[in-house]
Amino acid sequence: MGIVSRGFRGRRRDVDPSRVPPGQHVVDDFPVLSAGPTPRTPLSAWTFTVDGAVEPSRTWTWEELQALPQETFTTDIHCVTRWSKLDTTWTGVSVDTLLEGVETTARYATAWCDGDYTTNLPLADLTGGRAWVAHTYDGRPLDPEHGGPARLLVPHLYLWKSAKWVRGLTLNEVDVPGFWEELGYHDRGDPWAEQRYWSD
Ligand SMILES: Nc1nc2c(c(=O)[nH]1)N[C@H]1C(S)=C(S)[C@@H](COP(=O)(O)O)O[C@H]1N2
Ligand SMILES: [Mo]
Repeated sequence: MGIVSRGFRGRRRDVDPSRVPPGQHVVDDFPVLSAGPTPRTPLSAWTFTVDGAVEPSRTWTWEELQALPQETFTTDIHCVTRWSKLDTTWTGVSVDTLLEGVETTARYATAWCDGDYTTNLPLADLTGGRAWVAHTYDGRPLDPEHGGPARLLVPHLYLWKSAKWVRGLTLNEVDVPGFWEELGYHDRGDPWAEQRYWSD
């Protein structure tokens, strides 16, 4: 028996409360949160680029990305609007793979996307096997609404850091606030520390 009462969660199975960050509740569905319309870039025009404080920049086509080592992993995701989803399974390319051999003095990155969305992260949060460019969810191509053809997935931070329709990472020496970070969301967004807003 968990310490969260059955009434609060209705009929869903018991979850281990130690897996749920403070102020979050577990959902079974997969809500869609997008600040704008869903872009539809054909795979033939899709590329992924690492640029900024890296010489030369590198770009992969869709086929080249698929040819890189792929990882399938199961993880929990946490949205700042207070839902968490446990045991989600994804396939994608580790950001470590994309940054292999890159020498840079940059300590930050901005993820950019089709559409105008950006989000900033310390490089340290994108490396060490904790961030992926994911194209498959639950064994199927990622739905456009959830960021297909590919999204960044950084599950140890609030989900606004997991840029949907991601097309590249720009490496920066200085920290440049992204879309939500400029509008008041926390610069880093650690759900376990409840880093929701600037004041947190
Ligand atoms: N490009 C882009 N990425 C985005 C967003 C967005 O509006 N545009 N919303 C962010 C926010 S606030 C959240 S909570 C998650 C939602 O992902 P989901 O729609 O797959 O649940 O995507 C994040 N990535
Ligand atoms: Mo969000």
